[in-house]
Amino acid sequence: MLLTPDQLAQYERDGFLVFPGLFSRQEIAVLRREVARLSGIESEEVVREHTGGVRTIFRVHETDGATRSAPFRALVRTPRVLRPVRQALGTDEVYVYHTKINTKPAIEGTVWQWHQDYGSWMRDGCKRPDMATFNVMMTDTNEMGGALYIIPGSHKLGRIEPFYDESTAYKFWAIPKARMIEVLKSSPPPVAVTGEAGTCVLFHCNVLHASGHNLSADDRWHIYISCNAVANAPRFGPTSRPDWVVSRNTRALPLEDDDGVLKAA
Ligand SMILES: O=C(O)CCC(=O)C(=O)O
Repeated sequence: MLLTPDQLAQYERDGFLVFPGLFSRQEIAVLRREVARLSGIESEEVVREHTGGVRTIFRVHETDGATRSAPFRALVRTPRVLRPVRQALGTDEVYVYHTKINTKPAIEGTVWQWHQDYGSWMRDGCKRPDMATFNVMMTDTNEMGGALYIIPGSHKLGRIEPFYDESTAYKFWAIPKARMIEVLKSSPPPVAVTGEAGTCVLFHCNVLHASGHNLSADDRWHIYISCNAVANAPRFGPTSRPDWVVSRNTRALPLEDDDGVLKAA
């Protein structure tokens, strides 16, 4: 899949693009079986909610490590994912910065506070915001189930100084409350990205996004494939975050089969 000039202009303007039904029911069924399997693994790549349910499963795209998965490895290399990411980053030399499956379990899946991904990635040593994330929904997603909200055009605000939010099970850099209220009052209304399983969203690393508690009866399973330009890879040292959140494999990702997920089943 290649983005049209209109889609590229929309990405530039809004900081995100939605692709309804990009992956088929059969492909999603393969990925869902993998999420169920990976959820049973106990390792540092699997972060749990304070209540015990799985919040996030990191590093599912490699061939080694506790959370390796052949279908997810294939997913990140499909032209449907990789081509638009390359276009958004303006280079074919792109690698996976990290993958994470946010499972947001029914009733107990909690908030992701307003943030810009680059607020964390700049601190990892990525010099430029040449980064983007491709989200694949593996369950139908509605607002009550904790949909992702995005503020259109907010990537143009540049980087907003974050604070280290320790209130959720996965600690990260979020936008301070007072600044976030100012932004919300002066921006277009946030868009709730809802859709059927197989729907995808590509978003810029400086776009403001968040999601709420899952109050529904169904888990909300999303994978976030975050990508970086090879030329923007950070230097690694003793204080670098672990490989499962800041990948040490910075080799450019090759395009593989578009039906790779089904073949890896
Ligand atoms: O899963 C979600 O709802 C939000 C995830 C998110 O914002 C992120 O991974 O940056």
